[in-house]
Amino acid sequence: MAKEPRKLDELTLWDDAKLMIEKAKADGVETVWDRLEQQTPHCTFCEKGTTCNKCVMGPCRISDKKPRGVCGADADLTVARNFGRFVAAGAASHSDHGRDLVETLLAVGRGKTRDYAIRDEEKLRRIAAEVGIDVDGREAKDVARDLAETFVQDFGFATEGLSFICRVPEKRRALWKKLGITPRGVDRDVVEMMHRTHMGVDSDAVNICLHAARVSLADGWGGSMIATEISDILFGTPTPRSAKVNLGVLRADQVNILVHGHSPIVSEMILAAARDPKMLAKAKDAGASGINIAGLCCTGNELLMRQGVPIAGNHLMTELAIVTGAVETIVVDYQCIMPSLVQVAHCYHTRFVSTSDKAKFTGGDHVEFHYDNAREKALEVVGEAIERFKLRDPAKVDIPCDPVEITTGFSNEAILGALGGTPAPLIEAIKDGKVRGVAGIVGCNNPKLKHDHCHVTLARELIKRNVLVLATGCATVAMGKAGLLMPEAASEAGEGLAAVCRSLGIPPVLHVGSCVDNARILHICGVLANALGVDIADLPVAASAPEWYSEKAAAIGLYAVASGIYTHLGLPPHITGSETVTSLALEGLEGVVGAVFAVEPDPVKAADLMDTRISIKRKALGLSD
Ligand code: XCC
Ligand code: SF4
Repeated sequence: MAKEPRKLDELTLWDDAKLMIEKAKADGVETVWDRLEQQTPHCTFCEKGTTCNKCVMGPCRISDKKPRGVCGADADLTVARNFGRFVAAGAASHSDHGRDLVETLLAVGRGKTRDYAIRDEEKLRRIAAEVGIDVDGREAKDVARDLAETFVQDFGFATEGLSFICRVPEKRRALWKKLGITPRGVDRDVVEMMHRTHMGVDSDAVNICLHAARVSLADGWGGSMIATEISDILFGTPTPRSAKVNLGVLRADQVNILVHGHSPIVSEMILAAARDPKMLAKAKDAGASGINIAGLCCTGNELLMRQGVPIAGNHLMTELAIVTGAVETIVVDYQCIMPSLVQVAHCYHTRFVSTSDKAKFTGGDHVEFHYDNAREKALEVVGEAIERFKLRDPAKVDIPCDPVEITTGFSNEAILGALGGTPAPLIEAIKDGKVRGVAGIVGCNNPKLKHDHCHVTLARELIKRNVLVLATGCATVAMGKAGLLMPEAASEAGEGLAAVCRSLGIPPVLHVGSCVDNARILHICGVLANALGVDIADLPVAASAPEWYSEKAAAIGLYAVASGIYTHLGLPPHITGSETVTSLALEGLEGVVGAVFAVEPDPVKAADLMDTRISIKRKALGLSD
């Protein structure tokens, strides 16, 4: 039976989105919500994770009536194999992004690029020393080369283990060792998952799930952490600054270029090209008052954190940003770029430009960026965008709403800086209960859920209960639009948290970066645990990905849990066809890694769950609640 299409109010929280969904309809543009409707109801086997397509004896669908595939795999094994590959794909994505940064750092160290350089030499030296590289009296270039070469090892298998294992509290490391889930090498662990899930290899659901945990840890404490740290070294460690968010950041009088994807390698170059005086002069000649770069999704977060570049929207806003009719060019690298953007761009004067050899888009233009040509290619792309400005049809332009003010840039260095250089004041605030705990709200949007509603409601509920919130990825845009990334939002926080925010001049929700920057949250949890002499699982912390959709988000959720952080998800992964895997995720993991997943679509109930968890951990630490 066909369901009634959802009303506009049920699709999204925001006016800018609603107006653009209506404009899309009027302009004949199909959106993600239209296609979701076409695709629903979904295949129930796929929803439960009980289809297998891993060999040509199949495909097989496991059910009560037909409980085993042709090879004999049951529902538990089928779900575990599917989930294992799902997590491996997510870990691979973050980590391959990290690899691009390692290659760029290596090129800098070897003097093979003039386009990239070390922007934060202090951090370069600090990180290099942390992973055991001799830094004294050496040139930055040489340190960069050695650091990159060390990280190359993290990807392989002839290693002593990941460089950043040194950040993991002792107890956690011992636990991983006992369980046999210490991550060894990023590529090794991902490849091994592909191997294990081939027909006739690992045929024990729990064993596969444990390896999935190891793969995710190789992402969190490996690929993602490396991506974050090198990005800071090459492009600068973020410091607090103000910026703006929503579709209102687009400018009717300027050339608008959107950057979308994940790695700062391309977006930083586009930004630099847009600030080039020759380009600005060219834009003036074309009748524009300037060149406006605006971010989408995680590369937007990267530019936002480090440069205060405005961010136009999150995952579900990417199509709608083009629907404004005000975008000359959208430049993408990889991940979360809906292939539909090419068609949406074709409905307007917008040029779609892909830049990575690993992510081409049929129907789009491809301008390949490498570390030795990036500056030149960026100038080419920006120059062409200026030409496009002349083709803009003012009758098709509608930029809804005024932008909302936000503060951003809370790297761990900045957070510690705000605290006076040590975590002690935060620990004191936690001990005396002013800040009852810390929660990360991270991740995507999913058109199955009302856009940004869960993010915002959950954050409001948590800060009310004196829980400091850290936001990354697409959650950031939701927080920003709701006004929660401003110090004034302290008025929505509980008394204790509000007082702390006021005394430090910070918002109750801190923007800590993109999705790979969830590694910053892992790191700071490690720092807090070490300062208290406990395990991460003992801390009054929790995480949530209330509107997640991607394989990457599954990897993030799992590395959080495997690191000892209780993690809420707004939607279940496709595992419900296996009781073994589902109960492991929701209960069993507690006794294994000291944390579990909770699945709860209602954000208020989710806040209750996270709050309860924080209370339990406070009591166990002997803190009043
Ligand atoms: Fe993608 Fe990172 Fe999710 Fe946003 S939050 S939809 S993964 S861009 Ni990472
Ligand atoms: Fe079917 Fe087994 Fe092949 Fe999967 S691996 S398709 S369950 S025969």
